[in-house]
Amino acid sequence: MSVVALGESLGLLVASRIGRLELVPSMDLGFGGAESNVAIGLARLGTSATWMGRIGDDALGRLIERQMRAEGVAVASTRDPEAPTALMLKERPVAGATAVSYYRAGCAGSRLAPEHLDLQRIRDARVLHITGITAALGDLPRSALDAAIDAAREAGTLVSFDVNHRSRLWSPELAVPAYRALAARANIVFAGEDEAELLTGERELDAQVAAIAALGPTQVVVKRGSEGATALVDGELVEQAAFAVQAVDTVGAGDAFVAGYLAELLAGASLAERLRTAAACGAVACTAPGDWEAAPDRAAIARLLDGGDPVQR
Ligand code: ADP
Ligand code: KDG
Repeated sequence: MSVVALGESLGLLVASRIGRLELVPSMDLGFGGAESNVAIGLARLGTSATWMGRIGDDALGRLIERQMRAEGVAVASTRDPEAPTALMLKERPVAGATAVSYYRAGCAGSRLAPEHLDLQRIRDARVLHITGITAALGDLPRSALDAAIDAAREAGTLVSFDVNHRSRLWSPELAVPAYRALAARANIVFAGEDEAELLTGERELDAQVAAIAALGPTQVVVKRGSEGATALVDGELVEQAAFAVQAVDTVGAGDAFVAGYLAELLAGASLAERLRTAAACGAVACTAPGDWEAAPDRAAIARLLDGGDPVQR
């Protein structure tokens, strides 16, 4: 009953205060990565999760492995002796906004190749989770994705694909055909509203989910921020409202949402339950800073659903 999340994790430096990055006196060190965020989200919900990726033989790589293990995620990464772990900087130019810069070209994650994958783990898993970020990193990671999907499909492992378009990594002209090819080989596709439009060229939500489903996946979920989510699963269209929270940092909400959805899928829950837990996870993830730090455990979800006293004693 496990999920393998495959993709690059990278060091993350966050500006300690609002303002121009060149004037910020200090940065806080952590790490991010959409796929490892999902793995951590799953582990917090009690679902067995493995993170697979490539890191450098350096302090950032060790930080990532340590933190992931501390969160109860199994680590199936390989170390690249010749390339560093990638890094991203997060600045806060004005209150409530963040801007990210990547330092990942040529780094270990971009050198992920098919031979670095533990294909048996993928075959043994219930779900392989991937994102479009890996496809953006280059031909080699893209071929690793293909090999991982081949192994999953042969073994009956479900393929979960979150588009996660990163416009700083590649152009829509290159990205869209790659996303459509990945979506066509996935069982479950997650997309944001903009991404659904990018992928399909459709303006209306109903047309977007139908067009994505027409590519092949039986489960299509569009994440719509504070508007909630819309899913088309086996022909059934379901809306899920967002839970009202005081959002302080929405980065990582989508990954927590995916973790909630997949955890409930593996638990055999209905579509309505999957979406409800997913939306609860996305909402809680917004309530504190960090790409994965605020992903909820079951108790945090229960507190949100109870709408209980925000003061806990
Ligand atoms: P992504 O991070 O992939 O862009 P979204 O921002 O759409 O994804 O967030 C994923 C999910 O998290 C949403 O579908 C929603 O259920 C929940 N969510 C996101 N932002 C909020 C918010 N401000 N308030 C409540 N729930 C939210
Ligand atoms: O979804 C959050 C991720 O975007 C973040 O943790 C880092 O993977 C990342 C990226 O490429 O932006």
